[in-house]
Amino acid sequence: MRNILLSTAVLIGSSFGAFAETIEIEMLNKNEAGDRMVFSQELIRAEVGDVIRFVPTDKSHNAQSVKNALPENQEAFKGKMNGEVEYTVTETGLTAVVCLPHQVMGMVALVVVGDDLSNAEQILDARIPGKGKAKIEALVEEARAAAPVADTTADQNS
Ligand SMILES: [Cu+2]
Repeated sequence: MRNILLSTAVLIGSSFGAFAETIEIEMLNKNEAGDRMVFSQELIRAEVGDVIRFVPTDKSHNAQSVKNALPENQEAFKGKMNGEVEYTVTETGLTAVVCLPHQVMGMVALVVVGDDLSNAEQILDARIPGKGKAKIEALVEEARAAAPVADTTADQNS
């Protein structure tokens, strides 16, 4: 009996593990390149079902989504200061992530799910102050440049 239970548990565990990934992003005062107040990864690629875990490696940071800068039907998230927070990805598209006290200094990240760039204009229109805005623009640009298929929305408003 014990063996049956054990193997069932292993099966369930591995079937989830095969599809969903946990992606860990650190909140840092300084990265290896010497950049200050940054997420350890700024262009974060994920798939539906993945969990992105923001870890407070250094103090005085948080991670949260931005109003109107995430896919439709995707639940927003807001981590506490110095708190770990998980963002469970349920929709494809782009999500802007900021550290509230340091977004003005450029502490932002862009989550790209399923290579879906269809909400790029909303991301670019979102309210992000200071250097955060410029970095989000650069990250959207980077995501567009790496997109496997041409993003037809890219040139519509230029
Ligand atoms: Cu910060």
